[in-house]
Amino acid sequence: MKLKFRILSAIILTVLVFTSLSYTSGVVEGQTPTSEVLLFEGWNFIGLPLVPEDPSIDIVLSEIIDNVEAVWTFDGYLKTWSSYSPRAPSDLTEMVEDKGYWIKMKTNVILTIYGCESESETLLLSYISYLEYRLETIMDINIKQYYTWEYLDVTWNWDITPIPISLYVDYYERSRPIYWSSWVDMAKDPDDDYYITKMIQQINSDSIKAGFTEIEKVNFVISFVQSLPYTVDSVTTPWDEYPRYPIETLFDRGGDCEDTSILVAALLDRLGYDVCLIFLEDDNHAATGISIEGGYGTYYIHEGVEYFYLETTGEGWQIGEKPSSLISTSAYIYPLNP
Ligand SMILES: [Ca+2]
Ligand SMILES: [Ca+2]
Ligand SMILES: [Ca+2]
Repeated sequence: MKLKFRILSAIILTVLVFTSLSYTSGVVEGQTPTSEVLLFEGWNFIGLPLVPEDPSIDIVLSEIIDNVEAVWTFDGYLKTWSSYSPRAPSDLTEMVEDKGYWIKMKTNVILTIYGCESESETLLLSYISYLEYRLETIMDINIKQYYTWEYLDVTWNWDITPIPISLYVDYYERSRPIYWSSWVDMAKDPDDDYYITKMIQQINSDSIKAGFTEIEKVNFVISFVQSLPYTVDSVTTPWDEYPRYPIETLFDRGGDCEDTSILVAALLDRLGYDVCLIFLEDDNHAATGISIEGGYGTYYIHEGVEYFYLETTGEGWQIGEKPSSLISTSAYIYPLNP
């Protein structure tokens, strides 16, 4: 009973002290990690923050042994207490992590523990480094896309130069512009030049083989982009309006009007044409425009240049064909190279 009373009063005392207990850890490469436990005069309840190098209690407490009066611990499984007193016969011989100890001090001291991280911490750290490794591997993956569509009664099959996931993620993480005029910067973004150039080589070689005229080449490009599925921003992204960079539209295999218009503008710009982005406010619709010799159909004049309308959504629209469902009578024109 006397022991129980002592322990009980110690609990009350040390719960107060415990709230001000603090642990600090330090790890220097090549050295045994250490961790400090603050001990106050009287009873303290502690757990070891590291797995001690040598769990022998004389070793764990060796640096502060002159200030230790007693250590007690309770074995929840055996329902027994064991205790330690310096230089006296003791049944408590070891201190291990994952266990609580009552320790009575003659004065305030700092106990330094020499050891290693506990197993659960080591497991967590190794899991984190495993995930980091996985992420690096995933980022290195290149995705090859295959496209099939019809143009002038021919089935065209393209496999485009594989796009690394890291490039896609780089674009995906960019903030989206709020002004329509900024779509020009998206169409002209330099980070995709390598991939856009590869597509241009494909377009040029197919056009030469097929003997396309300049106008047919432009229609060829828009027929490819028109073949990508139309996807609604608010369905495919968390946003109502979400302009995509050209790589994103290729990678996502589709988009809505401003996405496909930005892609068409990027391709035709790289092919050397004078192009613009067109925004029809009353229809909330975007399109691309091209200044080209022999162009026909609907066009907009901007600073003396005739930009022929290119519809980039739906299928079968050719240069100068503006869907009659569109009601806008004026348009915002944003040349890529003003
Ligand atoms: Ca570019
Ligand atoms: Ca949109
Ligand atoms: Ca969009």
